[in-house]
Amino acid sequence: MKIERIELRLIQMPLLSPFETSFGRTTLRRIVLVRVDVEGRTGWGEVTAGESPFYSYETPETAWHILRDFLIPWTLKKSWNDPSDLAPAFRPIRGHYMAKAALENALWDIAAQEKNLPLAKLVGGTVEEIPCGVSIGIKPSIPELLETVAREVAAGYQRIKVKVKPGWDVNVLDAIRARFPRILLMADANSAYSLADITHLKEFDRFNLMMVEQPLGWDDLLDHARLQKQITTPVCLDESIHTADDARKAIEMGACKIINIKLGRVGGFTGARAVHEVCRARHVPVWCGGMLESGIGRAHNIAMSALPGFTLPGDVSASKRYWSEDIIEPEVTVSAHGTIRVPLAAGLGYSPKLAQIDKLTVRKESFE
Ligand code: OSB
Ligand code: MG
Repeated sequence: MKIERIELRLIQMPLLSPFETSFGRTTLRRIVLVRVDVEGRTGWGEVTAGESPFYSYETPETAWHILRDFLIPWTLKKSWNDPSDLAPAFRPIRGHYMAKAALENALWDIAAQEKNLPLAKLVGGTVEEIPCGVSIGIKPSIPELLETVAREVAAGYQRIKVKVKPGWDVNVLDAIRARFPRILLMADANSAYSLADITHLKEFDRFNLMMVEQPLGWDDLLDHARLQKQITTPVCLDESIHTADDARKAIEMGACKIINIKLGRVGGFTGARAVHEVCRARHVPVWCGGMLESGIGRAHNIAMSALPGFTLPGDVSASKRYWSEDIIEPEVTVSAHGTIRVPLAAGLGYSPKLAQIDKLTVRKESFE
């Protein structure tokens, strides 16, 4: 494919309610969108970086810089046969996976349109609907959290994940289990603990959690392996896994029993498929993580979740949990039994709403 034009846009979208994790609170999303035009077709990708460098070092501004000054000029210089050729070409740039993913994923959208296939099919998806969970942030009080859990369980979501941190963990899990003894429940610490907290972390074992996500350092494997030996709750890694090699090493070391795959964190569909393969070969279940995406990133997440190794409910949920109005149509909806139907139309399967995107755009730049 010969790329004619690439456009970067920074959009701002207020969340319907603030989302708080152990590393901070988000109220307004600042999202970089990548639009690619090839022979009359348009593909879209989303940079999933947070506003501040707390989940990872990437932000919308670092991604804009890496895209504008490196990835886009490199991409425009050549003609590409397949979107999977981008990842090896981008390898000299260390890290910056979310910047790479946004551009690569836009090309996957175009490739799916060219081949007249749903994106999920093109990347190897095999299922018709995906199981959905929700990620619930830290709330001002336990009663408010319990009300939120009750609402999401009533909506049909198959699994509840709650964010934890020191001071908002065992007390919170106790209260949830008292009211909801049987729901599928897990906790995500976003690196809020260290091995010094081992006695405290062992208390998590009494809540029958599906897993505890990224309890220790954001770049650690070894301490997670030490922790996993001493607790019965499966450890799931999120922040620590960027490549198929990271996944292989983590599994070989016993650092985790489950992996959360985020398209942005692993550099796009090529990286995600490689991590998925490593996990599948070793019978390690994976699920799709979320980064409070707009409809565009959400649509990519749905396509990835159709791969056969995604056997656990992911953090992919309905547009209306985040936005008063999403930037795609139709919006992402979830059935009463907590599933999303994988779209059958060619490409993303959702149409970007150009007027709405224009309204939210605060900066744009194009490259030919
Ligand atoms: O660790 O999974 C995470 C949101 C922002 C940054 C990191 C994480 C999250 C979530 C939200 O848990 C998932 C979502 O609803 O998109
Ligand atoms: Mg996480």
